[in-house]
Amino acid sequence: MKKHLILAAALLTALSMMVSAGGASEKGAAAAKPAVVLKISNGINESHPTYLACVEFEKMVESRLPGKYDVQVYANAQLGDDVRATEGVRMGTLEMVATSASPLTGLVPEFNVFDLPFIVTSFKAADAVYDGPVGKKIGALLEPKGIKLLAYYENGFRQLTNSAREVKSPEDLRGMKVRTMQNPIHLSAWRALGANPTPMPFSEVFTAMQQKTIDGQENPIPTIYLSKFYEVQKYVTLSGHVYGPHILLINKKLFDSFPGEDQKIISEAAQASALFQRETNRKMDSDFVAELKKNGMTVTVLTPEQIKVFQNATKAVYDEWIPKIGKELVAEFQAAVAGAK
Ligand code: TK8
Repeated sequence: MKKHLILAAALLTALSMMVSAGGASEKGAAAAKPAVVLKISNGINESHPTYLACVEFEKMVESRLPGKYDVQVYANAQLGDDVRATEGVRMGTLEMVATSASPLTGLVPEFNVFDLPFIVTSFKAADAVYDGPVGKKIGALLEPKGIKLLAYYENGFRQLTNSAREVKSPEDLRGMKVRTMQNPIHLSAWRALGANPTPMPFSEVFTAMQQKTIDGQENPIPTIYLSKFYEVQKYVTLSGHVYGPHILLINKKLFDSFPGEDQKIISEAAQASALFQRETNRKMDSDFVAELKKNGMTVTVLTPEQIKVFQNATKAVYDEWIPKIGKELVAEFQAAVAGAK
């Protein structure tokens, strides 16, 4: 029985190969073109809103442009971590990536504006930046580097976790080994706070915490919960020290080669998936604090006064980085934040 099935399957494959080969030679140029493969790299797992939104993007593109594009979403840095995958998109060896902006500031220093501690004050403020002229301006700076920004997803407000002790003030951080993203502002800020920061790709963080080569890390609540960091971390402080975007990027040359109507549909699908992503992420951000507690974590909520202490301790970072980012851009960014209702 099994043998028959295998034989039948082999016959079918052979038959379909003959049909498609015949089709190509007979119909020549009129034959249907194979779908353009768009692989999207994700650093986190399949349950994260960023991955879920990429799947929404896939569904929209494939239903509105049937047979023309084959979107494939990959999780867990299978196609490389944020830095490597983005490099791939720049070089054209990978089509798309959904990445944190922070590790890319070597490419476009202006993206560092997001990394200034406490500069984004609410989700609404983030939207005002994303969907207003500042977001557009910063996104466009990727184009000379060969990358097109399709949409702003969000990673969110970053919170500190660690396995050593409860953190309520910078003093509690003394000597603590904290993993950071590969970003110079994050490194300076954690040094200014008295910690011992170590940059490393996200895919290595869980194991490093498990093996205690680092004491802690910082990421938004959805990532902390969905990556099961509660299995290796005891304390979470709701510090919200930095708000980070996730950005959906595509190789620019490839995008420019698509027909205008397709570009429009792809851009619309990206923006629609971004709205879904932000909504899902924000819901998880509030829902999962309770889940972290249920899983044994001590959740520390800081008072506004306690937050002020962290804020003051990282002020020097502004003095150092505003000239490098551009005074005007920082002011524009801050105005968008202040104007968010
Ligand atoms: C996942 C990263 C992650 C980021 C980090 O690819 O590295 O800590 O917050 O979300 O983008």
